Amino acid sequence: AAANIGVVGLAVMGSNLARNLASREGNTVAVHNRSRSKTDELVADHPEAGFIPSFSYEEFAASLTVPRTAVIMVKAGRATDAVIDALVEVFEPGDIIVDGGNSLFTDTIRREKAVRETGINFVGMGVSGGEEGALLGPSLMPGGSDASWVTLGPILKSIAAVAEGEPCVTHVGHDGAGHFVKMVHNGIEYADMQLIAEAYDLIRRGTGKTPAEIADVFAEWNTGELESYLIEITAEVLRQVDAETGEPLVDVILDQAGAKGTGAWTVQTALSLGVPVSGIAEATFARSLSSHPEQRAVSRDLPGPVEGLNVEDADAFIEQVRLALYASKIVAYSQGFDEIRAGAAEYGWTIDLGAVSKIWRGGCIIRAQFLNRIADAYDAEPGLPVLLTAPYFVEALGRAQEAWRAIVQQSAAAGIPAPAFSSSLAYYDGLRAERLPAALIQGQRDFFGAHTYKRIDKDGTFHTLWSGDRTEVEAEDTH
Ligand code: NBP
Repeated sequence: AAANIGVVGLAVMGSNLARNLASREGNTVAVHNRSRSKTDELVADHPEAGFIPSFSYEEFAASLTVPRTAVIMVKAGRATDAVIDALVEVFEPGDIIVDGGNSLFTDTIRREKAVRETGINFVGMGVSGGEEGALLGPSLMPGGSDASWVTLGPILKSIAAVAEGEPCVTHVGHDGAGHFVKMVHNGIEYADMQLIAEAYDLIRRGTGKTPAEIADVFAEWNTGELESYLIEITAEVLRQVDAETGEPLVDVILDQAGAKGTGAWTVQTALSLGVPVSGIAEATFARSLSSHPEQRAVSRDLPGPVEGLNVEDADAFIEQVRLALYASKIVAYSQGFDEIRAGAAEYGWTIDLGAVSKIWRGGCIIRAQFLNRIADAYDAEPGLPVLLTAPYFVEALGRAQEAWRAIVQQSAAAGIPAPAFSSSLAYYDGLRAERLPAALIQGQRDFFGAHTYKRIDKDGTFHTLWSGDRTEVEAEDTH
């Protein structure tokens, strides 16, 4: 046995992670894949890595020093269960199995419990940054026990991205906490991408600028408070010209957005936790709407406004869009962190929200300057109930809100869908409202279902005898 760490699953993510591990001083990496060809190929292509290949799980286990540590990078779901079962057969108590795939956190909770009973440690770890991140430095979100973190921490710190001198990895919390946080990361990514897409669409329709000209706008935005990987790559995509037609690539790409399901998980989980992640939900639904060509075809002639956007000052309009984007982005992140806070409370995790924002500053898809402001907010007030009420964001929203309203107004009047911009604004105004029409909902619920209500002026739970004489009686609290 000579390897201190192993990787199972050598498709694009696993092979890049294995190469990243092998490039760090002191690591010898054992590699295994279900079908032999991927292992052979990786070992042949990268002699410099000094991989120790194996072609059975027994051989794989024998090639690792004790306590054995192995990272699984296979397709989430049944494939992951199959590999875990195989490793449990050949590993011993004290060894560590890490699942680096995009597993659903409830699967991770279940697996951690089952594996723990064998005495083997199981760590569900979110890995973000795609293939390039896996190779050069991802953002890593490990869950699992404190004991496994002692062994894993130094290895993970050595391969993670570095942001402002700090490795983008922290022990997020126990069992499924890492995969939960990775799930929300992806949900925020959906919202961020949708907001950028809405901004592009409005600028294009409002100013008539070409995609290449809009690329310059995004490149300019990337030098300010919106600086982020997603803004940067947006400029690159918009600048790209299709070799075949000579058209902007964005104009020849079919306008139906795909999804692998992590956005939907974030929304489903938020619904069951009762957390309003409306920006993430709208972004997820916007992808679904785009991907129903049959419905879009029959809806094309639905009545719409006669006038399109009427923009007199293109630069001023673009600045309004930028501010609307920034404000909506603050909402999306605030909602995402709210989901993490609620998830931690529900599942009994202790999650340092400031530390989470810091490990997202490098390596991952949503890396951005802005995450420093989130870290500052939680450093100043770890128990902050609503992120967007931190002083920095209050100032930013104060600067942006007028433009944000103007953009939502204009897009609605011109019949241009801006679901993430407008739902974020509605959320913001919902939070701000002194009174919400939820009072009327309570009245309706009491009317048809005797669900009772509370009063603003005295304690207790009440019910109006709607089908009787409509007097109010004190009731038992039945929600
Ligand atoms: P894939 O998700 O395409 O999975 C392919 C790998 O799974 C191959 O090694 C394949 O082995 C193995 N596998 C399957 Br499928 N069924 C198996 C089974 N029953 N037993 C053993 N191995 C099995 O690979 P990927 O795109 O590299 O992603 C790996 C993980 O990382 C996924 O969970 C993914 O969601 C996650 N992730 C991906 C990204 C990204 O940007 N792509 C980013 C972050 C996380 P074979 O070669 O024998 O078929």
